[in-house]
Amino acid sequence: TAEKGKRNLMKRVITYGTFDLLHYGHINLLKRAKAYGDYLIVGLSTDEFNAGKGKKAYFSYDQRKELLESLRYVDLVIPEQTWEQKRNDILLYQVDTFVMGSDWAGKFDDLSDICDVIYLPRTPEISSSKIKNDLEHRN
Ligand code: C2G
Repeated sequence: TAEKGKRNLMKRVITYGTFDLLHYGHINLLKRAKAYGDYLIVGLSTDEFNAGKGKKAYFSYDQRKELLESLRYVDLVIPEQTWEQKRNDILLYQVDTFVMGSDWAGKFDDLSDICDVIYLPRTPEISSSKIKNDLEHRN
């Protein structure tokens, strides 16, 4: 039936990140990423993976996961443990579109043999490190 056909067209999108101190820049990215399909997976950096990125998130993996899972744009959160897992994730979850913010432009073009690779403009002026910095220097 037409309805079944429509379901088979379900487009799946994936993105990755730390998403610490969840802010409107993250929400803006997730909202635009979701618009490329009807199912959005987020590969959420584990605390160990963050250490490898030289990042120490304020919120733990579980706390960051709970926040993301509460968002209307996010359908599934999986752990991001290595840089190399993206290809397997895309194949395993039958992802059609991979989305990242423009600070990553070009970095993941190698995945374009198995999915669409999209880089979206970052939201200016906001970042988790800016929030931390501004709070530290508040009088
Ligand atoms: N982002 C954005 N605008 C901002 C801040 C972040 O669009 N003002 C986007 C980033 O471009 C990224 C996502 O939000 O696509 C998550 O940002 P981070 O948590 O900083 O992700 P990052 O540490 O860059 O990790 O394997 C990929 C890495 O895990 C990405």
